[in-house]
Amino acid sequence: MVIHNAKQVFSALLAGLAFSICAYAQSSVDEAVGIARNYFRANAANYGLTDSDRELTVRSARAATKGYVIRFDQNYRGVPVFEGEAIAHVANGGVTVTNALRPNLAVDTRPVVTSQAAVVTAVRAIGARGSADTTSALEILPKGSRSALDFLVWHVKVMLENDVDQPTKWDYLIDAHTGLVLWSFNSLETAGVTVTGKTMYSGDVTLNASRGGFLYTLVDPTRGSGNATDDMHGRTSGKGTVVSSTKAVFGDNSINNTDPDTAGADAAFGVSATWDYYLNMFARNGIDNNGRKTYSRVHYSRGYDNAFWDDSCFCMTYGDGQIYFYPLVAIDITGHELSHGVMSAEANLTYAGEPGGLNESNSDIFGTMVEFAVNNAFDTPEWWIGERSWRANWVNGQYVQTAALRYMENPPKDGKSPACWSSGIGGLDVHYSSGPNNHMFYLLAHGGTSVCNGQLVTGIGNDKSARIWYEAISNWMNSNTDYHGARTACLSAATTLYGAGSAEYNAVAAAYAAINVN
Ligand SMILES: [Ca+2]
Ligand SMILES: [Ca+2]
Ligand SMILES: [Zn+2]
Repeated sequence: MVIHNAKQVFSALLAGLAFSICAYAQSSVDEAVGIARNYFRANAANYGLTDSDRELTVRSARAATKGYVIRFDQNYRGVPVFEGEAIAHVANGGVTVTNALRPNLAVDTRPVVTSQAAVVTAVRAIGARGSADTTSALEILPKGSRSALDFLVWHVKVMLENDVDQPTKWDYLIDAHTGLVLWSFNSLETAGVTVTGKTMYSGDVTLNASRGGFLYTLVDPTRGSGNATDDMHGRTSGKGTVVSSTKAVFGDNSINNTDPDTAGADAAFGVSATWDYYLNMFARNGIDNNGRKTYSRVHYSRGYDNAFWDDSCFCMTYGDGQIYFYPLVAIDITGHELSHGVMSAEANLTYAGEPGGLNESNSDIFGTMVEFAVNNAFDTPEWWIGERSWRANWVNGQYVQTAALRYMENPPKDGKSPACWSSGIGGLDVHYSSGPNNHMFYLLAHGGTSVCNGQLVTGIGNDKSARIWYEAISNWMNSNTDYHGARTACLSAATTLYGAGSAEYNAVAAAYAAINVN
């Protein structure tokens, strides 16, 4: 009881104290606002104002470390002035101003064009196909860095968040006298976030994405300053629309496209994994080693049974598959396609003949290395290509891995690819003439017996093998390198990295000998 009373008294004291501080502070803020207003009244002409009490409204006023800070917004005959503002710092009865007021405005504030007409102009200019949320208000666009003259404008804001448009937020400043667009800017503010990707082939994964307003988008601000994943909706041209969701979850883990975002989640995961593999292994900054932004296009065309990299758009494209494949967004396929971009930036092996086969092999090598690096529980690493997307492995929705597109440990298993080099191999399709180099790399990394000439190779592991191959394509091969040139390049690479006559050097020689390249 005694304690209770004491508490009550103490609380009352505190409350009284708090009240007196507040009252004191409030009156001082008001006083500071009054000082600032007096200042502007006395100096209106210096700021190009005619009636500062009417032309300046207080946006905020607060006590600061030293004195008070009052923010004023400017209007002209009651119309807000775009970016017209001033900050008054009041201390010890004096005023200093951070001035962004727009002086000596002169413009007719009666609009000729209607607000509705201005909105129509803005929406048309953006080219929005779906519905748009819009607001419109009269403002003064003052003479200065944004404009050569003072204009009365409709400031139209357009927010697009629908199924067919790229989510975006535009500001349009439209002359309220003539209806002309004076200036526009995209003002979507996005923040980096992580979301859950419920992928087809790799289970639930964490993805770096963006958030603008209530919308999450598969735009990764942490890699390539915004690598994006776009949904083509079955079309074959353009960029489609960025994969977006109102929830921080993308996809439903189904291979049947019941949720179109699922393929996007796989593609985004594959790009981030490949990007990180090159960074972690070789300190490579993205596909071109210069951090250039790339993007993925999923749901390309209808029943398209392939995926491809295109240097001209610097982007990847994935079909939904039909005969051989489900959507071709498995991680080794993404690693394969992106590695074509890496190849273009390095040796740039011509996509024909033996160099073309080596180019394809480079993509199979690094697609597989990415798969090993990720070591996903659903897509366990092996030396096969495209197995998770391979239709024959999905029986009644259950995954049973029996086949794939290509097999590095046994290339002839696909019925088309040789395991050993022979003259004339350059006449094969590049996806088959890749076979011997794929087999070479498998033997170099994993070790084993050549399936074509029986030679035994002691493996040196994935990482050393990948470093040698990467060094070879980066610094020793050129666009016309053939199989024998590749052997020479890899031996040079092994010498550079591990020394002449090192175990790694000898392993490279043995691995090439195991495919009849000596
Ligand atoms: Ca696998
Ligand atoms: Ca694989
Ligand atoms: Zn390829």
